[in-house]
Amino acid sequence: MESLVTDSLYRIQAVSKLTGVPPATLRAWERRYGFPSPERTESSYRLYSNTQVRLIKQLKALCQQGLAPSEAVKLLKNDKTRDEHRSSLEQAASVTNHKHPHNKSNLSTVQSSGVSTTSVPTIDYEQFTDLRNNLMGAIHRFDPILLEHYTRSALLQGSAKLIFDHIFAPVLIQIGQEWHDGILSIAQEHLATEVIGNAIRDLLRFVQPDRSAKQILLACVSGELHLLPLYGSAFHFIQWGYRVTVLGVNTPPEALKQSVLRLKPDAIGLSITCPKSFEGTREQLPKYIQACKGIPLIVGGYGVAQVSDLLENQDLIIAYGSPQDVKALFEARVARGTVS
Ligand code: B12
Repeated sequence: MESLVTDSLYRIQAVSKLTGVPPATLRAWERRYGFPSPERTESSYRLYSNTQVRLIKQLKALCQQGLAPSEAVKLLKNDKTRDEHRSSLEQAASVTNHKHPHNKSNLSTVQSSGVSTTSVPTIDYEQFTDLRNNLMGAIHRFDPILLEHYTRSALLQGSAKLIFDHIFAPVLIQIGQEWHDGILSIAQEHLATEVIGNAIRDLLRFVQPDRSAKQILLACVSGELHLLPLYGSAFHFIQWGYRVTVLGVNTPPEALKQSVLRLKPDAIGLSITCPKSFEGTREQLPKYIQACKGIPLIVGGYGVAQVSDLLENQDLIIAYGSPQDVKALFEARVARGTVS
């Protein structure tokens, strides 16, 4: 679960300020659950990394959502084990045809540094290694026909969710890493996400339940252009029996409000990956919450940790942790229905 960015180290008081968790609670969690377990200076001061700060925020949020600290810790530790498992599998798979001397990427690390609801692998990852390699190869070659060809092959590999979780999502994350490392150009990244994005959109159409299913309205916050993570979340909701209506990127609170009034969804999902300005998102969050009119709201995405302090005391679900746990929290909230 370690981040790729060089971790800064914080003393306990700083962590307390950043997370709103008192130092005594941080020490108690460490004593009782061994989590998080900071490094120590020579004079025995605790030093927490960025990753640990993020995990503490998640732990706090889970506790506020009703989980006992011991359960919340278990959940976060499970995520870590799963990520390490995925890491070793993915490293073995090495998702590229080309040997890049600068490619430090580790799919699971990048994936896990966001708030992910990707499911526990129950299938053999290795079986998709060639396909992912081929997709990355076509992207490196900037060959649209080959890319289309392998993207179509991917569509034949199994259920929509399996294809998304085990082929498209890891490739998208690899693309992000290689773009970040200067290996892929913006043009290569755009072409790849266009072709893969179209396939994902098609997949979604095919797997939607019928009109009798509950409906969830999905949108990205203002200034948010990352649509594919929102689509990724849609596969979870479909698997949980929901019909998804996707409003898409860059949805202002007013547009959400109008859609809610018109469509009367059973639930609403908001996605935050890396919007134009997190400050802007923070300012608008109360308006989004109001726009939901008491209908169950779930907020997720790689960037949600950046605004989690504003979400924590609200009647909404923050999508931290494993899909099973998020599902349980979400269903419990949906069962309460609309609240005035
Ligand atoms: C494609 C892409 C783009 C495309 C988006 C195209 C599209 N139609 O989506 C474009 C070119 C627009 C883009 C732009 C930018 N991007 Co970009 N992008 C990506 C990339 C490569 C893939 C995104 C993706 O589809 N991921 C796959 C899914 C599966 O990821 P996921 O987040 O894990 O999604 C799951 C969960 O988050 C969760 N989830 C998500 N939403 C929700 C909602 C709910 C309700 C729930 C329950 C769950 C949930 O479920 C999903 C499925 O399991 C990522 C790399 C990456 N690591 O993701 C970078 C990445 C997200 N981008 C990044 C950046 C920096 C940018 C830009 C700022 C670049 C720039 N300088 O302009 C802009 C910002 C634009 C904006 N204002 O939004 C960074 C973000 C870094 C950070 N720490 O915040 C990343 C991580 C790349 C990197 N490695 O640096 N990007």
